[in-house]
Amino acid sequence: MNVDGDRLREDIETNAAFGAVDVEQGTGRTVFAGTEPNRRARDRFVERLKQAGLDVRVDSVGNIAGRWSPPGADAEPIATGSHLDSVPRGGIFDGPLGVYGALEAVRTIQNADVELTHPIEVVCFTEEEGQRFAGGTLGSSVAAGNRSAESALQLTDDAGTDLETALSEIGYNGTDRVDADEWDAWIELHIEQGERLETADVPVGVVTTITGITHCEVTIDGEENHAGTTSMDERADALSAAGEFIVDFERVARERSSEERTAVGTVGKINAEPNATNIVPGRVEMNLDIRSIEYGSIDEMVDQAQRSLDRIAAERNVSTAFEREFDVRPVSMDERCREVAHSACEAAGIETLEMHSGAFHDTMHVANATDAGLLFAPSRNGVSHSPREWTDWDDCSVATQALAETLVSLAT
Ligand code: HGY
Ligand code: MN
Ligand code: MN
Ligand code: MN
Repeated sequence: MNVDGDRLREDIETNAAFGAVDVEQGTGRTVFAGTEPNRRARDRFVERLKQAGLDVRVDSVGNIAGRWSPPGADAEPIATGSHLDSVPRGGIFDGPLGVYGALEAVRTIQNADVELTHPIEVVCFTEEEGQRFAGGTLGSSVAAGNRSAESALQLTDDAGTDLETALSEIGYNGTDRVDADEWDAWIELHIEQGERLETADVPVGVVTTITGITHCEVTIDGEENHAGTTSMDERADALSAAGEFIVDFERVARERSSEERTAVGTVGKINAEPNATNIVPGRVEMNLDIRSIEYGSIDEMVDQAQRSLDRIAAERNVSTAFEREFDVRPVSMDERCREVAHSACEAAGIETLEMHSGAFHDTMHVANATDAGLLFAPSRNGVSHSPREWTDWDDCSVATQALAETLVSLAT
C-alpha cells in the first residue's frame, strides 16, 4: 500500500488556512468550536469524506463520522480520527494529522487489494482543545458515553453562548449518532508533541499510557484600592498573592517531577481585575493544569497547591476559592491495539518505539468504550501548541502508512 503524501499534504495545508494567524515564528491557527474557521474546516473535511465515497454522519454535538463499508465488511467498524480545532495560535498538525491521516489511510486501503471484514470509520471530534467549552475532549467524551449530549449542549463560553447555539450557527448540530461502543477498535494518529522520536530517529511511536489530568480553577479575592494612596501594609493585593502562589506551585511541580518524571504543573491562564496600572488588583482568576501518568502524583500536587493557597490567604488577608474540575485518570492503551500496531509496522518495515503521552487525547475517552490505540509521528524539537510546531511531510506519510497497515490488520 502506498500513501499519497502529496494528497495528504494538500489536505493539511488547505486546513491550515482556516483560522490562520501569521506570526513571526510560522503559521499558527486559531480554530475554536462553533466559529467561522471551524465551519470552514468542517465543511472541507465533509467534502473530502464524500469525495472518497464515505457515508457522512453528524451527531448532536457536532462529531463528524465518515464510514467506508466495502462489500463483505459486515463486522463492527474499526474507527480512526482526531480533531480539527486548535489552541490559540496553535500548529497545523495537532489534530489535523490524525483527521486527514485517517482519511488518507482509508483512500490508500481503497486502492489496495485487501478484503476487509470490518467497515472503517473516519472521525472528527468536536472541541478537543477545550478552548471555548469545557476543559477539552468534549466531543469524544460524549461519543464514548462519559458525558451526556444534553449536558454538553448546555455548556457555555465566556460570552454565555451555549454549545448548541454555537454549533447551530455553523450548521453542525446533527441528528445522527456517533457511538464509540459500536466500534470494534479505535486507532488515533497524532503528533508526539515531544522529542523522543526525533532523538531516537524512529518514525512511529506506539503509546502505552495517556497521562491523567486535572484542571483546577483558583480565585483570589483581595481589595481593589488606589495604587498611590494605599500604603504597603494596608493592602490585600490579589495579584501579588497570585504571584507568590504561582512560584510556590511551580516548586511543588518541580519537586514532584524530580521524583516522578511525567508529573507537570502549569498556570497558563490568568485574569487580574480590574487590570489597571494605578489600581491595587482586587481579584485574580487562574487555571491550573496538573498531569502525570501516576494519579497519586496528581492528587499530591493538588493537595500541596491547596495548602499553599490556604497559607497565602492567611498571611495576605485575601480570600480564596479552589475548584477541581475536568479530572481524567491515566489510561492504558489496549494490548491488542499496541501489538497489532507493532507487528503491522514491522511487516511494513517501519520501526516503532513505545512511549507514554504527556498530552491528553480523544483516545483517552474512546478507550472507555472499545479497544483503543494511539500512534505518534515525530515533532521537530518536540515543539507543539505553538506556530513553531512542525512535522516533516515524509514523517507524516510514514506515520500515515503505519496507520493504514494497522487499520488493515484490525479490519481483516
Ligand atoms: O493539552 C493537551 O494535552 C492536548 O493537546 N489538548
Ligand atoms: Mn493540543
Ligand atoms: Mn491534539
Ligand atoms: Mn476482527
